Amino acid sequence: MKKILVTGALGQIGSELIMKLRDIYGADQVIATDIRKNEEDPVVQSGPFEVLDVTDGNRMFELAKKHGVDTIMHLAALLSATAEAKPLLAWNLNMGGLVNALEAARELNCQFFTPSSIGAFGPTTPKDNTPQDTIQRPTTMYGVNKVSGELLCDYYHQKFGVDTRGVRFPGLISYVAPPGGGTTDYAVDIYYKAIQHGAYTSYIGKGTYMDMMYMPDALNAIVSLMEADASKLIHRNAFNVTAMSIEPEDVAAAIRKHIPEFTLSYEVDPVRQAIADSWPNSIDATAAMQEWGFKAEYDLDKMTEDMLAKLRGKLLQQVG
Ligand code: AKB
Repeated sequence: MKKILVTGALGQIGSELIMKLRDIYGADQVIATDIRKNEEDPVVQSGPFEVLDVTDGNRMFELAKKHGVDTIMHLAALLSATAEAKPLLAWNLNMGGLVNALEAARELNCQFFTPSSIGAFGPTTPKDNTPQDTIQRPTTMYGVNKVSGELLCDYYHQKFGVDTRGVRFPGLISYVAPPGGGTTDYAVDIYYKAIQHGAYTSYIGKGTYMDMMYMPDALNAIVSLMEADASKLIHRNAFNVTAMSIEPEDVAAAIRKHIPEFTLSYEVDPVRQAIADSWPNSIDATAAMQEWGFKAEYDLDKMTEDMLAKLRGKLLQQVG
């Protein structure tokens, strides 16, 4: 039975991953950690929780040791737009946190997961159907962190034998916890505004394609990769995974199937647009499919139907 420590547990991925892991492995088997504690949060209420600043390597090691974990899932990180606004903080937090988590995994012989991102690619990467192994010369601090992180995870595997695994996530869409500071966040905001106002002003321009995935598929990908037979993994770290390549008009058209009067306008943010323009239009997930059976269940229409229904319920509850 796995015993897992998760960092960044109150973030967009962590909030849902913790609940899924507790369902699968048992509530006490999953130690949630985050830099802040919110007593009301289901993550805090449903099992062990510890306050942890990931830049504090000693505390991370002590917590992992105290709870006797055999797996570390390191999620705490600044996303692309925030990292671009605060590059030094991003370097210190994203790289400092990662190396502390890898060190704890090395010393305690833990299996290890951390997400990379489509942000690990740059303007010289092939833009369409981006291969698993290709040019990676990102021009953002977030991208520099992600490529360095991919290499560091490979290094810890090759040099120290740590069982490191990871995926390159596209934009993740979910209704539970909002993302913060990402470039792909428009694809989440648009659903909130469609329900609340019937209209959305996008900071990402018309015709800007990026890969996206619905959160249930992202969570299944993490669990499948961590459970996969190690002997079948050629890449280990940073598998391309995706469910759809979409632009704002595609999301609007999918929303209009449920809210016909929905309108989309644009006020492009040059910083986030430049980040998006440096990323691929679509990535190729064949290696993930072949090496550990990755499969996404949700396309844009199926995701939109579920997202609107779940979000309506959530927003109604908040009002009531
Ligand atoms: C971001 O937009 O920064 C993230 C990502 C694609 O890594 N959602």
